[in-house]
Amino acid sequence: MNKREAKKQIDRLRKEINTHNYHYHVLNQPFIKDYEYDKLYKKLQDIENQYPDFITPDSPTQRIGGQPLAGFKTIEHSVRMLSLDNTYSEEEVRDFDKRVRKQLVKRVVYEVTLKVDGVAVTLHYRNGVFELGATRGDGVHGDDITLNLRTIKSLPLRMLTDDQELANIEVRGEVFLPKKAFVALNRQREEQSMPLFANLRNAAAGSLKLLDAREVAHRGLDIFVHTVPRQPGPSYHSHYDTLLRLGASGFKIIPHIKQCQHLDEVFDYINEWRNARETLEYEVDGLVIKVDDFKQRERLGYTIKSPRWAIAYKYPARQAITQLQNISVQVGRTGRVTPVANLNPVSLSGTTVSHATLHNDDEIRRKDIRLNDYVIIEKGGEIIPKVVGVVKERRTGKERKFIFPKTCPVCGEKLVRLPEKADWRCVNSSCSAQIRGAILHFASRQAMDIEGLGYVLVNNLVDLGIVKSLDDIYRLTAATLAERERMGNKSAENLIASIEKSKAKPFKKVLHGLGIPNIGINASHLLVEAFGSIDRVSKAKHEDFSEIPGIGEIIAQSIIDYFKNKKNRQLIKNLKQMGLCFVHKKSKAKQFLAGKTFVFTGELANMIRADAQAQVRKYGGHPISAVSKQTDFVVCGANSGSKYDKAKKLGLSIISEKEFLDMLEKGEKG
Ligand code: 0OX
Repeated sequence: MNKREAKKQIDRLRKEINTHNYHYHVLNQPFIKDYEYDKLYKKLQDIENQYPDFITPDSPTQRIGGQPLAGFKTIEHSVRMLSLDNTYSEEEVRDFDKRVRKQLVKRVVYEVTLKVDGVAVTLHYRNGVFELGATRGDGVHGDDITLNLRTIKSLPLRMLTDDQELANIEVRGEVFLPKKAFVALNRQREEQSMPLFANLRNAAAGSLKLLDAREVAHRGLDIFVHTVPRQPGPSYHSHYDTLLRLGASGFKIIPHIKQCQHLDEVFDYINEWRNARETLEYEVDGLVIKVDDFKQRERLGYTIKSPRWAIAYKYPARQAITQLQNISVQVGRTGRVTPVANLNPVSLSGTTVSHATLHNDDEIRRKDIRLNDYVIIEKGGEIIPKVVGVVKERRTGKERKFIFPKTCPVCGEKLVRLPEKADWRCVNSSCSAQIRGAILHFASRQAMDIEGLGYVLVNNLVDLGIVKSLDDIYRLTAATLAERERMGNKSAENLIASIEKSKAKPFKKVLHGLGIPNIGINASHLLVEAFGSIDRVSKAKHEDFSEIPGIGEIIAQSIIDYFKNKKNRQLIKNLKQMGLCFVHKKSKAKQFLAGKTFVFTGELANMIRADAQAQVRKYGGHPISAVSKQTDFVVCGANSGSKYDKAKKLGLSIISEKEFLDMLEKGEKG
């Protein structure tokens, strides 16, 4: 065989194998025997071995990568990965429909699909070839998990279509573990005395985060594609049609998908799947209802958290009845004291439950929950189940009222309850429970990601008074650590290295790690982008916060309160001295928009407003909300209202979204 013939054979075999893969893994309808498939595969491998120059990453022989990775690269999402608005109430689905119709006026068609319980991912294709896949992460940045996703056999490495409008598409989906694979995985882990996964979603997420793709390949992960974030091209108007087209192009699209013209049809579909979902091989916790038309989606736009054109209806949680043995109280990192129900273990949706939350003292009284009561527990979306009520008919007279403790179970200090608040709090900032919680939060993956600083060790260090505050982490030495029980020299050195490495974490993570109430990773991101340094954040006034889209009054007050406290200011001073990063390192992007101000108004077609604003900041410009004489550019999307009129009146430079994108492209090229 000469080189040309080899290339031809390789192309033919790949096409044939890809088609068989699709029939087997996506459609579940193989049409050749396994050994025939193996023969084709082997033949392809042989020719590729003879002509290694022809090996390309989209070859079916190249699914599973080589060496384990040291860690995942972070990537920035081109379109923010937002979450879905959730509801358990049919009434709220009706309200959603009303809002949609009010805004659109026109006829609306919904696309309704099952909601599969898994892990959200995004996949990028270039020229029909799978190029990059990432996790949602914080919605703005995710982890590059391309190598792990490639191992999922139902994910096409190359599309089975020449449609140019689909060739460079981004698609989003849900990676999940089928119920059978979950049982098998946990059985295997049990045999190897490894900790079991609590549920299917955790198992899927844990598997996707393995650093060795060869290991991932054994987990049995699967993927459903459910969303195309941008209209692929002018011939695609309906998302439903786009999904069907993707289904015919090699993707495993979300199953049981239906177009509904009326809300009644949506509810019929909800009822149809209420019990039927139990028979499926994967976990379904509800249905997703989305406006089908791409243009209508654009018009509806987004809130800071989720698209306005979609809602998830979740089926009510499954319930079980068991006896309440005892109530203990836990102290969280903010000093909040929460009661926890200790239950007679009971099986609920595949897991054994022995604890449930009781929220607060008022809740216990309102529901009249007594020790020894038989209680109804429920597992919804959240991992920890809750007690929803009492079976009063089963009372025997042996039940006793629970008296909420008056003092902190950890430090003994008197608990306080602020007026109009439901929670009891321990206000002793030296209480070890709070210190422990703060340290664990600081070391967590979304914050400083200090590997090895786990629950048992932190408990021990806090109890011994070695760590009393976040800055004490950076005073630890390998020698101090090696004295701890069960900690060898090597582990101590690794932990010190991990602590040292955390000093390089970006400002956004440090700010989140400080544990300021209400400042999650998203708020940190917005604050860091807007203010650029801790000094500016600490001096910000209410009016400065109100300029930032996505930052409300609660967050502003939280920051202001935090910096009023002298102890907190001293902590930051210490952490600064220790080398932590408190300034936003702007990307190396050329600052070709330096000093220019931009106002965005109307609905953008290709990006959400927060992303457009982030682009402006990236290149040195300032996004602002109000139009004034000083505004350099007003970017107008569809339905621009009074800001457009004002800009026109002031004679400002008004540009379209397309012109804005061209400006970025030209500026980037230089
Ligand atoms: C699912 C699922 C999740 C994504 C962001 C806007 C719409 N878990 O099955 N999300 C979505 O769509 C969202 N659809 C789904 N089917």
